[in-house]
Amino acid sequence: MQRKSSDEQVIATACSSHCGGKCLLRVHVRDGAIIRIETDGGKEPQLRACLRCRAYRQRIYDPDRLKFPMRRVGERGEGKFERISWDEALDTVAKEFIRVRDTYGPSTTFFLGGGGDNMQLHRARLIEGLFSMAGGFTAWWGVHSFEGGLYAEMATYGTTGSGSGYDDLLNSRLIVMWGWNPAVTIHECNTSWYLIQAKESGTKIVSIDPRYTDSTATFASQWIPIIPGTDTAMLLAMAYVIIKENLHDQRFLDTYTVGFAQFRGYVLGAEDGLPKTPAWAESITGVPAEVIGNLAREYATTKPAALVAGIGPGRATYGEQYHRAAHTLAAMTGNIGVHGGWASRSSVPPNYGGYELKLGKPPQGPGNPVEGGASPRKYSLPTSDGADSSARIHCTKLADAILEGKAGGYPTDIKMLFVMHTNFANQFADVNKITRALKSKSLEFIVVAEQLMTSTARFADILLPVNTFMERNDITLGGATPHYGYVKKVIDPLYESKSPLDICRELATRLGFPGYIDKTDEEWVRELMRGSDIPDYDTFKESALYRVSLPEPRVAFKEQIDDPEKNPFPTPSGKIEIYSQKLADMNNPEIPPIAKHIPAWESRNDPLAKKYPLQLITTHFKRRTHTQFEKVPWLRELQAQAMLINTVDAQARGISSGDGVRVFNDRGEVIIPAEVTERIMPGVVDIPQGAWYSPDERGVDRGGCANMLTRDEPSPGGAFCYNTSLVQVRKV
Ligand SMILES: Nc1nc2c(c(=O)[nH]1)N[C@H]1C(S)=C(S)[C@@H](COP(=O)(O)OP(=O)(O)OC[C@H]3O[C@@H](n4cnc5c(=O)[nH]c(N)nc54)[C@H](O)[C@@H]3O)O[C@H]1N2
Ligand SMILES: Nc1nc2c(c(=O)[nH]1)N[C@H]1C(S)=C(S)[C@@H](COP(=O)(O)OP(=O)(O)OC[C@H]3O[C@@H](n4cnc5c(=O)[nH]c(N)nc54)[C@H](O)[C@@H]3O)O[C@H]1N2
Ligand SMILES: [Mo]
Repeated sequence: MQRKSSDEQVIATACSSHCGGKCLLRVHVRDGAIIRIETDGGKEPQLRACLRCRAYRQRIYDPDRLKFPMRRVGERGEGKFERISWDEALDTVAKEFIRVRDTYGPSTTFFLGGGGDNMQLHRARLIEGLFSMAGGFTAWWGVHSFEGGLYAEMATYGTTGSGSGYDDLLNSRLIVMWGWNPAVTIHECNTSWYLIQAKESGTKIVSIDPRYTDSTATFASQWIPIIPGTDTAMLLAMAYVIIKENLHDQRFLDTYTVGFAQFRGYVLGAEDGLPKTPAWAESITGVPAEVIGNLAREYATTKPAALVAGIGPGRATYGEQYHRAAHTLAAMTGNIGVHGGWASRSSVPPNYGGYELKLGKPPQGPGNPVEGGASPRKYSLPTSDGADSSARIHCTKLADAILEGKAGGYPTDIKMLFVMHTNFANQFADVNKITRALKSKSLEFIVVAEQLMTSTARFADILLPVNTFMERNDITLGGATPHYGYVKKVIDPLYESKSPLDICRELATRLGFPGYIDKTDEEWVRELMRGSDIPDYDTFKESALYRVSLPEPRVAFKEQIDDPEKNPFPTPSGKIEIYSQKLADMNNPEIPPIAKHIPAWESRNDPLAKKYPLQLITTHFKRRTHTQFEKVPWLRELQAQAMLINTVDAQARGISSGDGVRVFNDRGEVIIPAEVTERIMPGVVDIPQGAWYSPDERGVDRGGCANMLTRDEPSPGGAFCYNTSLVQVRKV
């Protein structure tokens, strides 16, 4: 801690916001209040915070923060509450948990915790551990961000640890940003820094995206617009050109992979009589055959080259196939396990490439008894312990599971819902259906732990006010610039808000497990750090940052490629599986053993396109992280929530920029201003995801919430389909 003047301190801390930046903050505090937030000004690579964290002060001091525990007094969802004490709130939650468990069985409590917590201590797992001790609960499955990617990685590589460091992009001679916009989404704070250096050193960067993004404008020298959901077809046509022109790396394929022959047969048309030529792909993707051919040649002959498969295109129907096809191209060109290549998706997990950021263990519960003995799900490729349990419910199907229960084929009848770290009534697909489910009488009790009166919080029976990461101690782990961040308590918790750890401790006592959380958060942080490589805890705490210096950028699968005899891939064959026997054994044409183009539902070719001719994508927005930061005044000044629409589509509908438009399909309707632009291709509209659902008296959303329009159906491998919806647009 640095003293500026007698009464002002500058406290270093790390950010743990959901965007995944994990940046360094320097917070100025006077009289116990935050007066200013700066960021890293030290040596490169700096961990510089983005606009959102610099504006975090207005989020902490938002006058609408939830201040006290509350109990619902009106109808569910009406938003009428009365103040109660913490004792009454937590007594009620514990009593209801026990009542529901003893009356209906433990599986009827569903726990929904955020998947995006970038912290190690105050996270949803605490409650999961507690509920496991207390008899169990039903858990969710499915990672919104990249479940399609995870599925594909398990099939191809046998592990999801397939990410390299973004600093390794400096070794690439060609970078293909495939549906990737890191200038906005960050996801590890130095991504843009490495990309701009790569560009300045002469590396060619190509962007394939239905939108001309900020990243395209800043880093790329070529923009290839593509019809959403058709990326696999373009990748297959690239493979066709590479095979036909004999540009593939046969030695690499022979040494490290299985199944290229089957893939080759499919691509050339031997399997189905349909060669996957660039002309074939042009008719599907809208990308000229010549452009596809040229990119294929460039990718196969410029070595090394990084095809970074962004996770946005994978958040779509058959998103698994897109990721599998990207892996296959990387293998065909020998770009796996080498510096400057790239094996997999964007979004780097903190532990990868043979290096691990070590940490002690946070409070642990036992395995979840509800999952004990449950068989694996039919088409699962397990990514972690228990994640493939058939006792779990895919996030996207939560509303149906509540409404239909066992009678509808779901594993349980949900009676109690415990929600923390997520605003799911805004962020999961088909908000109208979720709203119906939350009002359902069969759902007897809902607890929500939140900071604000979100769309989800409005449905709570008991509402618990949670503090922010500046009001408690925690640890975050950085991946691209490997580091430990100390997420420090900078101010005391505001109002009566409590940390997730404190809430869990007090609930644990009430459920009969007083020893579960036996330390303060600072003591737990110390415990976590004992298991790390950090030599000096106090210095780390003071600076909030411990950088791990590695001798060279990390490259996934380098060991496997350098010495395949000693280091087989963790797949059944020990090799990269272009063809997966495991998938073949599933005998499901929607999960084929090789990457295939499967026409998606709600594509331009769906008969529904007559009624709803525009494809909706729902991208991640600069001034928000999902629904977070939406109410921050400084950030709202930056950019309006608006629907991007191409000039051609706008003119056909008499729409000008700033006009209010109705965007609708059979699931719902949003009224939102239009932004008419050439930066999105014709036939596609974009509503940035995360705006707050604000229904009018007719149930039409006036807030611009994209999930009024998305479909609550996962892809067969589990990918979320947020970028697969057809809509119509009309001027209001
Ligand atoms: N500012 C900000 N940053 C964030 C977040 C946020 O909400 N706001 N969220 C964080 C989280 S949790 C995640 S998971 C990541 C998400 O990060 P991403 O998934 O990478 O972000 P998106 O903007 O959804 O998608 C990236 C790009 O894919 C393009 N795209 C969409 N559909 C298609 C398609 O079919 N084909 C192709 N080729 N491109 C397509 C979009 O136009 C977009 O430019 O971002 C993280 N960072
Ligand atoms: N249409 C569409 N929908 C999408 C996406 C998309 O691309 N398109 N992206 C999806 C993706 S990738 C993701 S990751 C999800 C994100 O979905 P969510 O995780 O539901 O989204 P957030 O808005 O980040 O919600 C987090 C909530 O937790 C609260 N919170 C913050 N800190 C704490 C805390 O310490 N304790 C508790 N209890 N609460 C806290 C915040 O106030 C906020 O309301 O959205 C998905 N939804
Ligand atoms: Mo995400």
